[in-house]
Amino acid sequence: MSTDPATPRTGGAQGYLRIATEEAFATPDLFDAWARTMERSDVDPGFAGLAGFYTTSQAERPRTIKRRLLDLGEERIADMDAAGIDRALLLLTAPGVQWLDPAEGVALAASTNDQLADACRRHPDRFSGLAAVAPQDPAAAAEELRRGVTQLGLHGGVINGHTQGRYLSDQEFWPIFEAAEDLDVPIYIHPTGLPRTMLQPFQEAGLDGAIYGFGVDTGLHLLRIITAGVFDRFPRLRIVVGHAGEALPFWLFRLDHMHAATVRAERYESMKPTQRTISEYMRENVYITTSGMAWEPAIRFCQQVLGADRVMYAMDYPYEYEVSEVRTHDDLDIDAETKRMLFQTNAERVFGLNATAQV
Ligand code: 1DF
Ligand code: MN
Repeated sequence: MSTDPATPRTGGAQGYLRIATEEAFATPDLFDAWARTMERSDVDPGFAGLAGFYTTSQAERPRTIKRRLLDLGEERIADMDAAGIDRALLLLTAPGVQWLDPAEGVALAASTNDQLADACRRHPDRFSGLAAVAPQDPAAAAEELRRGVTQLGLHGGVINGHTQGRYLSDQEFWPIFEAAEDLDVPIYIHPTGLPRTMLQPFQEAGLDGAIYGFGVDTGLHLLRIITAGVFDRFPRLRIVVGHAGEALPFWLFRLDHMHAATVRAERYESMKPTQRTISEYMRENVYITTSGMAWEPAIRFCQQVLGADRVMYAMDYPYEYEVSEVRTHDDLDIDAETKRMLFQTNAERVFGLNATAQV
């Protein structure tokens, strides 16, 4: 480890622990399932563009990322030490099990969660995790979320974006929200490759991935959940999104204005009145992380418009592994208590990292 005084250290001497909340992992079984999916004649182009790339590419960056995704032990912890990360909240990487047939997806979600829980048991002071689910079988997904939380000690669920082109705004998926609300755990909605119907104008310009397409699709996903009335039906449900709220905080004024106008215009069967405004749901049911968005103006803007109690630090390892980005967060011109909320206490509260015993 570097002895450079600017290198962040673990242990909390700076007045807070650093909890990173969108840290990705994968298992060999998952890469095998992706490789088999790639051989299908009807393979989805968005799946191929993302999972296919990381499964097969021999370029240096994807190979390094793949090696790091598969490590739930020494290399990851050494990388956390070198960047001053005390705890990683681990999420099965996109697109997870969501392109598999329902039975295979359900089984792989369960075995993946078992492996994640094992890693958390081996390193209880460094790792926590969220349960992966297979929304293509909503009832089984709700059940796996329940098992992950109550039996494996996981702290919520992760859903890697749309499921074969279908969004969680569709009522068929609401058993998952019902379970999350009942268990009092959040659901992290993480980006994935774009659906087939959206992909082409992004992909032809190289803009479908983390550079932009991920944010467009995940912001759309959360908006659809809000305008479909999910939070009226499940008022205690908590949703987390990364990447500084997938740009929605910047849009709030216009979203509120045009949402009200569109509802009043009775223009869409699918856009019925909601009990609250979009910005109210964003401030009451939604939490965001700073994954991939280590940029002071964006972070402070989000704290200002959503509240400092809703913004949490994330690194996005291994897709993003830059010690300088940790320092950017350390050096934010915000008071000590707000910084502690950003790095530590919001994540502890939202994910129940203190309350739920590590088993
Ligand atoms: C990428 C970026 C891939 C992120 C990810 O999961 C991901 C990428 C497959 O750059 O290909 O989580 N990210 O969150 O920025
Ligand atoms: Mn990510």
